[in-house]
Amino acid sequence: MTETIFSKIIRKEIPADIVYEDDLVMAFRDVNPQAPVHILIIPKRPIVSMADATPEDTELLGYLLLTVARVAAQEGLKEGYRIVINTGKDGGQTVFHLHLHLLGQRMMTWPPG
Ligand code: D5M
Repeated sequence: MTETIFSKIIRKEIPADIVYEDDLVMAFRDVNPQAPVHILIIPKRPIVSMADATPEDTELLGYLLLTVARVAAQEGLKEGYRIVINTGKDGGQTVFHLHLHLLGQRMMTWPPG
């Protein structure tokens, strides 16, 4: 696992607008928001992408999804929201530390680009 910008955010070496944090996960606002609410939820344990997740990560992956729901409720996204996990080059992943995008407070379209 190579170092990414998210490792520095976890270690608080660079600033981020953190909206939730515990021992396992961190959630902070995306620097380039694609919706009025755009938050990234990441594991503190470094996993490169969904393609690199193993059975050992099962519980943590479930916890990440539940954290998205918790943060969405905290943000008041009563009308719904979208969860996105870009995976690998063709998936549009640019930061190779697993992250879940929480997008909300606007109507989403389908299919995504
Ligand atoms: O998404 C990677 C996302 O990470 C992209 O939406 C920008 C965001 N990003 C990159 N650097 C930062 C910092 N420093 N703070 C907050 N957000 C950041 P991907 O799915 O890999 O394309």
